[in-house]
Amino acid sequence: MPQQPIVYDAPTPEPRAKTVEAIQAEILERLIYSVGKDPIVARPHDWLAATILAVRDRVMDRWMESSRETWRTSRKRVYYLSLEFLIGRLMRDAMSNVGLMEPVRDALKNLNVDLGDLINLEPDAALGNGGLGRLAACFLESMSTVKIPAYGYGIRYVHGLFRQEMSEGWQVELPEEWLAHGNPWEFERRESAYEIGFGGHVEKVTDPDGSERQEWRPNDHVLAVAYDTPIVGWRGARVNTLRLWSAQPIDPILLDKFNSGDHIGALEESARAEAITRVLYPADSTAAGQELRLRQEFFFSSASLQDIVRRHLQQYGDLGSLPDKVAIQLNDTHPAISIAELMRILVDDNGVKWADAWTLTKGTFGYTNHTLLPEALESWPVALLERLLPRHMQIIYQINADVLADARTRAKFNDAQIANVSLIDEAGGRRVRMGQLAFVGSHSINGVSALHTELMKQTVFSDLHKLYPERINNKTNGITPRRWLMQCNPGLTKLISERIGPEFLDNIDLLTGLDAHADDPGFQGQFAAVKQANKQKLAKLIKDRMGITVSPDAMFDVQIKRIHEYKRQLLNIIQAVALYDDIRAHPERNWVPRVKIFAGKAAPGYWNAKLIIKLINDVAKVINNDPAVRGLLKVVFLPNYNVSLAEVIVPAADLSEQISTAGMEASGTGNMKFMANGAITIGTMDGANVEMHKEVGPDNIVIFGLSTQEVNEKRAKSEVPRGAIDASPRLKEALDTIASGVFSPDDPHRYRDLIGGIYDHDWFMVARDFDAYAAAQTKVNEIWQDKRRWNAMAIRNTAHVGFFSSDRTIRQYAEDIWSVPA
Ligand code: T68
Repeated sequence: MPQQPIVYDAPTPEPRAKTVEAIQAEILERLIYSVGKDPIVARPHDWLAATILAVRDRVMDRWMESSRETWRTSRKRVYYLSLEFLIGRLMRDAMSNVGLMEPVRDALKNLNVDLGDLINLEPDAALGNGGLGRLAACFLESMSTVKIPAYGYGIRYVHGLFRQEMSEGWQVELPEEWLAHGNPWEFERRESAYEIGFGGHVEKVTDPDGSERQEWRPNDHVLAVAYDTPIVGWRGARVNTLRLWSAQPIDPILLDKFNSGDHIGALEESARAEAITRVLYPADSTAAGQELRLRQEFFFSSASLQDIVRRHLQQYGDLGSLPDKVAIQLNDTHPAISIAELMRILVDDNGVKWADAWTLTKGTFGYTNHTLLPEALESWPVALLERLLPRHMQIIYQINADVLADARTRAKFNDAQIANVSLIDEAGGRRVRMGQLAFVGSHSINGVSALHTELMKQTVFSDLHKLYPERINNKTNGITPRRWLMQCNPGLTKLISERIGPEFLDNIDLLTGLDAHADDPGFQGQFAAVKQANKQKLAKLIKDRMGITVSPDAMFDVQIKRIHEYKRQLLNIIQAVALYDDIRAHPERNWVPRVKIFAGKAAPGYWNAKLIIKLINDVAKVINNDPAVRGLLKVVFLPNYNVSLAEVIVPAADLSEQISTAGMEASGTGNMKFMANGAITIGTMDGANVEMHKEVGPDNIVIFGLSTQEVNEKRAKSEVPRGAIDASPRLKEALDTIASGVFSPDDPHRYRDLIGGIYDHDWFMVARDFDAYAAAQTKVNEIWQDKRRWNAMAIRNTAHVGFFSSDRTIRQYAEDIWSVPA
């Protein structure tokens, strides 16, 4: 029966005051009574914990009110299922969104504590690899901002993405310990714990009324325990919940074993359970393919669905209204097993008829695809699924039978098309394709940029698109302007407010008001001064961390993102080598001083990516120590790229490198962050660059290189890049310099194979795009030398970033996919 919470109108304490005095008193109180430290001996981490608790207290009332309101109004809830949430630090975000920055700063100052120091002490919650995880974090903030009742569901990894250190220019991975000092943001909810089954067998059971059904009898169980973190929207509009699951053993210790003297064996179950949520898989753009990964996926899918169904039944008492009251968005295929799990819950546990259950399931799920790279498309061996999730495998077979019947009879598909849409890949040893499962089980399948969505229709999902032509739609990514403009660039935010008024803080589209000031020399000067100050901050960070001196007067040319061949850091560094050769050959020319800044992590098993990091460091060592180019060229690789580092680098960038091989970057979101902060983009017609080009206009972005179609043609012809290399003496010289060991005298052959790949096939079109890229860089130099033109372009980039706010993206999801008013 539907159950209404009884405490609706019970009087609650007054919300905490936001005055300096009240905050100061509470920080002290928290320090003493919650952290248990005498202020005289309290250490920075103690002050941080006390401050977070005081801030957290000031979002509690909004949090509870948000959830009460959803119950009261029976509004539909959105559930965002994601194996990754790359949230970074939370304190500044929360303080800024509820207007607490200044009072907390003053309160701490009275206590002799510097807020800035505390902010920098908070560990990054790095529960994600890159763009996909960061998008989920931006979406959470935007869903709160546009007042959608929403939950993020994911995994509370004990170790987030590894810490990257450099050892002689090589990446070394170290464990990341974000929970080392505890996590004052989260609430453990022992009462929200669910049993998650694995393995076992399926039994046919006959109910008292004579009906038959399947029942899964797992032989292995773990407990999923919820940890909740409040996510505050802009101006505290709404506070939603990020619910992360932690795996724990059902029996913490096997006493039988312990008593018989097997002390280690007694803890085995505990270790096995906890392994599920111990560490984030550090690969992006490749499917992990291991059993533990599948366990993670099912673990968090099942826990989330049990929680969703419980909440729905508690409020509405029946599952027939599921699609009216629940929207579940699958962030890539990682949670796609949820589709089979919901079918199991409906059919096996709740007696819903198969066809009705299928309608409810499709009505509830939406699926977002983030990549077309074949190596990143998930599939699981049938044998593994049969062993780990036997009932789900049966359900998948049944779904597949229905889909294939539909394809044959209604759509008259031929055998090749049937093979394409089948959930089972029969080619390489029978595997379940999770993309196909996610597609058929959802009413909406979206790509993350206009180009990517078109390519989805033409490539991976072409036949499924023919079968269900109304399902694929586009939702171009976005970023939250709170974190990526207002918080990370307070100087620019203040300047914009002074010039066009503060209303843009609440309506980002009003930034277009800057257009009118783009050519105003006074405003240009102020805009450039803010950039200069941000560059000084970054220059100091580079000096402190790397011991490298860079001039803030040089152009800061930045490429920060995961290291991947398709993102082409290699193209960038080869161009740096060519530039280095040019400067030495023609020192008399009027060179534009540049600092090439790189940062990014490589998947631990991705050899070429790690080699590219080493190459960047090897090249940096030579260039930075060569007096011939002093003051004209520097190369910096900043280790341990993460959200917090991005928040310093992005506002300081002059040039944003978005140079992926066309057709390969689904969207990109870093590109949008740079745009917001007035950097000029050099980029290919790929992902969301295409839409940035449209929004900002062709005069305010530097585009180069092959189009997606041209890339495809060259690949189809298996054309070797010899011609391109022979035609470009600068490229040839740069390649030969690298391959011959000039940058790696200790191991002259280190880069032979890497460069050999360019000569042999050049899958990523480094050689064939080189001249166009170099020419585009020359154009960038010309613009830089015309300061007024540069500044006008930079201002126009900020002015036209409105479309790339994740508030816009979320409103479109809400309207087109979730049917929730925003
Ligand atoms: C990224 N994908 C896209 N994947 O590469 C990027 N993959 O273009 C896009 O802007 C972004 O998603 C948001 O849509 C990823 O980040 C992963 O991180 C990933 C993680 C695990 C397995 C596979």
